[in-house]
Amino acid sequence: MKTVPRRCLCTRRVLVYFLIINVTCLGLVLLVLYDRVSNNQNHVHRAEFERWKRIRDDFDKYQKNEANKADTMKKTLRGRQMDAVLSFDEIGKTNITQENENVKKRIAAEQLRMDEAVKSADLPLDHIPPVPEFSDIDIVPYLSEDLISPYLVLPKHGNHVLYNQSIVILTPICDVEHLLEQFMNAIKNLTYPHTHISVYLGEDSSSDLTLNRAKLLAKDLVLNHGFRDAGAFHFNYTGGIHGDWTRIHSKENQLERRAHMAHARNDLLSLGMRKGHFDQVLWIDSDVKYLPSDLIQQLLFARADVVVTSCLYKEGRFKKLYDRNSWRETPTSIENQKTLPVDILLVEGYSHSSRIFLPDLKAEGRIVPLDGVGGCVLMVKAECHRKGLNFPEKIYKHHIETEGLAKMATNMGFSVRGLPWLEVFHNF
Ligand SMILES: Nc1nc2c(ncn2[C@@H]2O[C@H](COP(=O)(O)OP(=O)(O)OP(=O)(O)O)[C@@H](O)[C@H]2O)c(=O)[nH]1
Ligand SMILES: *[C@@H]1O[C@H](CO)[C@@H](O)[C@H](O)[C@H]1NC(C)=O
Ligand SMILES: *[C@@H]1O[C@H](CO)[C@@H](O)[C@H](O)[C@H]1NC(C)=O
Ligand SMILES: *[C@@H]1O[C@H](CO)[C@@H](O)[C@H](O)[C@H]1NC(C)=O
Ligand SMILES: *[C@@H]1O[C@H](CO)[C@@H](O)[C@H](O)[C@H]1NC(C)=O
Ligand SMILES: [Mg+2]
Repeated sequence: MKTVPRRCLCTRRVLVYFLIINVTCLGLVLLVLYDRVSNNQNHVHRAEFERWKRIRDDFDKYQKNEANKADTMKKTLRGRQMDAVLSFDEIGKTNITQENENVKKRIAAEQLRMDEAVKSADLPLDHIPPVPEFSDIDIVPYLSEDLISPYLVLPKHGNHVLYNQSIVILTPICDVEHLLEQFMNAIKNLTYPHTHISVYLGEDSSSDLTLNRAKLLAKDLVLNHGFRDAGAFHFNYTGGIHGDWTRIHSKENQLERRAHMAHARNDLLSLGMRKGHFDQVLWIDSDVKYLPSDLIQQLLFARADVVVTSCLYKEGRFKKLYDRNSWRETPTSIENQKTLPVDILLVEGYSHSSRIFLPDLKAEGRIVPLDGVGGCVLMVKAECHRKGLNFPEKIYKHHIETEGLAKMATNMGFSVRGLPWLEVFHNF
């Protein structure tokens, strides 16, 4: 009788041990499983981190470069630069398979557009190319005249209100003695009533006779070509980036170069606004080679606060994109900017773009919304400038100068538009 409860106790103990062993084993199995899963995740996080680190190191390299240029880099110029590049959108992406497929698709589409653009030099396209996801080819296809003309017609009988606006053309100049004659010829060629146009050129930092030549040619505009007023003015400071093409366009020089350009434009703007009460401010760079003669009528037709033309250049048989500052943001480029530290300047033209450049927006029509503008040919309602719109001299929403102006204009509620069908040509 006494042994029964003992046996019973023994069985219970065995059961308890058994249970403990089971729970321990289960725990071990779970631990191993968890470790494998989290190890996998660590892998992904690690890759992610490495990507970030590469980008951060890239920034640090630029900063060091800039610090080394202490003699030219003013203390007020602080900032870091990077491409507005596609590779940047790798951040946050964990599905590499998907990513590779997207890249493959993108390259295939790019190849098709390239083939079509090349062929168009012999036989202009008879269709408008659809707007691409990203602008990735430089060649701008030729289109048949029948396709183009509807996008450039103007009202027959000069719209009284439209063509009765006073225009001030403002052009910053530096070391362009050899280009001024060509520039002035393009200005003289404009068919908008010259009595409604004043022209002011703002010079600084030149080491040639730009100022003297500009003064002579400005006088000629008034005396012999009926312009309302014209003049060339020297600003007594130096700065910016000058010299050969590589120096001007090297990526690490862009912040300094564009900041100085913004300053030069703003000073010229103040001067221009003191010269009279104008309706429109038209910025034209001195290195344009060809302007359509009805340029001003076309720009006024857009009835926008800020409006730009396509700015291209000719290389051999091809028309190519010159101005990479006139663009539309894409969901990708917007996403990229969300994670950017505020002091990063985005610069286009140094790698693939995640944006759409103006000439690629033809399929959208004659007047299209933009998010960035260049200064090649840029018209701004004088009223916007009077309300405070100017060229940011420091990084403003990741941009500066003309692109900064577009961001600022949008922020102030002004319309920013581009005319993809209207083409001006830049020197090369
Ligand atoms: N006042 C002033 N004007 C400048 C300076 N640097 C360039 N410019 C002028 O500003 C306009 C735009 O400068 P560009 O150097 O053509 O700028 P960009 O078209 O972006 O670049 P490029 O590829 O060199 O043509 C031109 O009319 C230049 O002559 C400067 O330091 N001061
Ligand atoms: C990654 O993308 C591929 C291809 O679209 C898809 O088959 C796969 O399921 C995706 N994987 C994950 C984890 O989302
Ligand atoms: C516009 O036209 C009117 C006449 O219709 C004229 O009085 C006025 O001076 C013109 N404005 C400009 C800026 O030329
Ligand atoms: C230009 O500026 C410098 C220094 O800022 C000054 O010494 C010089 O007198 C100025 N020249 C003219 C012509 O104003
Ligand atoms: C002047 O206008 C004509 C006619 O549009 C054009 O053919 C010519 O190339 C223009 N010249 C310049 C320098 O823009
Ligand atoms: Mg230029």
